[in-house]
Amino acid sequence: MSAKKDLSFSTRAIHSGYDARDSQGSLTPPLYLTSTFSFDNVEQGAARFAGEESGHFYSRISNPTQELLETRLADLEEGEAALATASGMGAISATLWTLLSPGDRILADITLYGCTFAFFRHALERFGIEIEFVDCTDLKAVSAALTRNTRVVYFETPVNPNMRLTDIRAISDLVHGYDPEIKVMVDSTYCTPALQKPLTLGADLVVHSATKYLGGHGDLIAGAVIGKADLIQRIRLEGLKDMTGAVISPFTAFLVMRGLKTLELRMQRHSISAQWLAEKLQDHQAVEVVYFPGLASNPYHDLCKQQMSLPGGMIAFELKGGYAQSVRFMNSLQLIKRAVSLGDAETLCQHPASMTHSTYTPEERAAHGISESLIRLSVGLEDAGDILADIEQALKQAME
Ligand code: 4LM
Repeated sequence: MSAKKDLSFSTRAIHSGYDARDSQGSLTPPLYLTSTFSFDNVEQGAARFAGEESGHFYSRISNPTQELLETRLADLEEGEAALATASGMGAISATLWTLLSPGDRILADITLYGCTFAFFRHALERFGIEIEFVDCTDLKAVSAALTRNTRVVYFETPVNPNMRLTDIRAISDLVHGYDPEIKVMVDSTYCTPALQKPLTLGADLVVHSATKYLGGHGDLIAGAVIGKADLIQRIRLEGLKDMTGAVISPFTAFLVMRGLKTLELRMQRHSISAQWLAEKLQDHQAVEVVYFPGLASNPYHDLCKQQMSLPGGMIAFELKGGYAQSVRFMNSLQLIKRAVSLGDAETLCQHPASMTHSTYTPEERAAHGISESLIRLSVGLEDAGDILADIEQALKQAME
């Protein structure tokens, strides 16, 4: 049975795009570990290269295992097509190299994952593309920054690392009202389509680090971009094939599909545990502030309820006393791992200023709203009581 649109999300995450009868009844889709594909004759090879005949010809462009993952991701995001890539950075860079030329301009939110910021600031600018960092939570600021050469408006929601939320529908309406050709590109890594579907809210492209919740087990690096079929095909043939070569391996695609089978289940558990822990943290005497959109006191709480089905598994917070206490807290953790990345079964804790966001200078971090003492927690799938016990003992040590 290949999944149909009227089936629910978790059913499609397991079945979409695959009919076991095409593969000798194999329950699990086959893994095509091949770099190339043979042709019946020269004419057929030429027709495939020319795009006149469908079919695979080289795994840097497409492969049946990659294709099944892409079909499934497009279905889950409610987009026409998807391109799976070697990493989240591969998806972001392949897309932007395809869309932008010297003299074009991109508006990006003031706070971005560190390597995305580095790509914009250090790579795109070097090749003659104008960047303006603008607070995407402020529609007036976005409106004022739009110009005739703007090609892309780019933001994460929730933002890595400080959990600001941007209103996807409001910004898409605003940008497309100014110029329907401008691409609104949303990094939805923190949510996955289990919690948020930017394309249904008016965005043109959604990107993911599939390394995180989509894969879900901390055992792979992958990415994806989803959108209109003609645009995804351009990104495949330009950004992926000729400009980055950031192709996902079929084996990694296979593992991401294994992760997708439990995506909705995992996202629910991550969210429920994170909500409970955020409330406990908020009430703790050692904690100065908790950034989590599931908290009623959070400024993005209403927007979270509007565009996300659950608040997700990421929490950021600051301790009373600041940097020294933050470091003591992180160094005192025992069960929780000190590690970058997120969305794994294991709870991970890291210090953005010295790790994921060390690509910003201290001055840039100050200007872009990334506090030096911020702590980031990716709430895992362990028992929430065990996670809390580790946090409480580490908070006690941090305050001694
Ligand atoms: C991290 N993040 O935060 P690859 N978009 C977002 C991300 O958080 C990341 C990427 C793209 C972290 C990695 C060390 C919102 C990565 C880039 O790492 O290239 O799959 O994704 O801890």
